[in-house]
Amino acid sequence: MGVRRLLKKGLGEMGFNMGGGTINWFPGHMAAATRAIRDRLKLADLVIEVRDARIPLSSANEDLQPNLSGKRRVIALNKKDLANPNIIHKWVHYFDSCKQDCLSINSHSKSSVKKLLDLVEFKLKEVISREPTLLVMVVGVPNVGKSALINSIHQIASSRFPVQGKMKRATVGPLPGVTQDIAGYKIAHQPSIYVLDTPGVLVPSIPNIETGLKLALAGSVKDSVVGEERIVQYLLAVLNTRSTPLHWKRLNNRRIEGLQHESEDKHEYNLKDLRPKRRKPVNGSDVHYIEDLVSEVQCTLYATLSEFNGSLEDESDLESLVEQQFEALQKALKIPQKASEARTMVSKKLLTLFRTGKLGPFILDDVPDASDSVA
Ligand SMILES: Nc1nc2c(ncn2[C@@H]2O[C@H](COP(=O)(O)OP(=O)(O)OP(=O)(O)O)[C@@H](O)[C@H]2O)c(=O)[nH]1
Ligand SMILES: [Mg+2]
Repeated sequence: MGVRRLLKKGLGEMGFNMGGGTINWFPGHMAAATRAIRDRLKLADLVIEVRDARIPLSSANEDLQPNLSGKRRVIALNKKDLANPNIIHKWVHYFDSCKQDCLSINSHSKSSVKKLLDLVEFKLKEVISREPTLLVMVVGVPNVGKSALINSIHQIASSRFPVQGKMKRATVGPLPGVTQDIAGYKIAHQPSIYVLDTPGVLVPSIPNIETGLKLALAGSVKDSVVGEERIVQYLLAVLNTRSTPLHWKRLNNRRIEGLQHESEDKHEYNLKDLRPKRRKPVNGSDVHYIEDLVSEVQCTLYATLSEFNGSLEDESDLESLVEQQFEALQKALKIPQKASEARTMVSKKLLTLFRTGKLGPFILDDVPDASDSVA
C-alpha cells in the first residue's frame, strides 16, 4: 500500500485495528446528560470548552458544537504538560485563525489557570457590569480535566472571595465518567459568579474509528469499551509510523552514560557536585522502577523498529511489526509466556506509561490546513 493510500485510510482504520466487534461508545446516561447540558447552556454567559491538548480536534464533542459556537466561548486545551510543547502553539495559532479564543493550560498549575481566568474575566467584562448573577459552564468529553480545572478555579477564587465553612470540591478521578451530575460552585460575589461542572459527554456515534481510538488512548472512553489491546495496537502503529522509537536510542544512551558516570563518581572523584542536584524522590524505589520500565519499553521498541526490514507503509508489514513488539515487550517486561492475560498486561503497562507522559509528550491530531478552518 502506498503512503497516500495509507494516509487516506488512516491508522485507525487498518485491518488489525478493526477486530474485536462493534464498539458502543455511548453509555446510556450520556443522552440524558447531553440534554441537561444543552438546557443549561441556554442560560450560560460563557462556556469554557475543555479539550485534551493531545487531541485538540478529536476531543471536540461535535454534536454540542452548534450550541457552543453561538456563545461566548473559550477553548481550554488542557493537559498541556502531556502535549508536545513544540507543536501546541501551532494549535493555539490555528484556533486564533478561526477567531476562536483558545489557551493551552495545565489544570494543576495555578499560574496557568490564572491566565484562563483573566481571559474569562475579560470576555465577561461587559456582562459583569450589568448582571447581578453570572453563569460560566465547563463542558467537554469525559476525563479531559473539567472537574480538576473547576477545583483550581475555585481555589484561586476563594483567595479573593473567602468562602464560609468548608469549600466544596468537585470529585476528580483518573477514569472517565467520574462526574455524573451538573453541580455549581460559587466563585465570586457582587456580581455572583457560578461555575458549573458537567458530566463528560461523547457523541452517540463516533463516525471515524481513528477519532475513537484517539479518545480511547487519551482516556476519554473506558478501556473495556475498545479493549486495551486494540488501543495499544493503535498506539504502536502511531509510534512506528512517526519513527518515535528511533529517537529513544539517544535518550537511553544518555541514561546509560549517566549511570556509568555516577558509578565512577562514587569511586574516585567528586564530580557529582558539579552536576545539578536532583530532587530527592519521595519514594526512591518507585521512581527507579518506573525509570527502568520506561527504559525497557523504549529500548525494546527501538530494537524491534530498527531491525524491521518491512515497509511501514504496508499494512500487513506494520501489523507484523506490532505483533513482534507485543511479544518482545512481554519478554522484556518479564510477563510469563503462558499468562493468558499477557497481552492485556503488556497493554495496560503501555497505556499507563503513555497516559502519564512517561513515553514523552504527544499530539495525536494534525493541525488542519489554514483553508480548512472549523474550530
Ligand atoms: N497531567 C495532567 N493531568 C490532569 C490535568 N487536568 C486533570 N488531570 C487529570 O485527569 C484526570 C481526569 O480529571 P477530571 O477532572 O476528573 O476529568 P473530568 O473532565 O472532570 O472527567 P469526567 O467527570 O469523567 O467527565 C484526573 O486524573 C486528573 O488528575 C492536567 O492538566 N494535566
Ligand atoms: Mg468531572
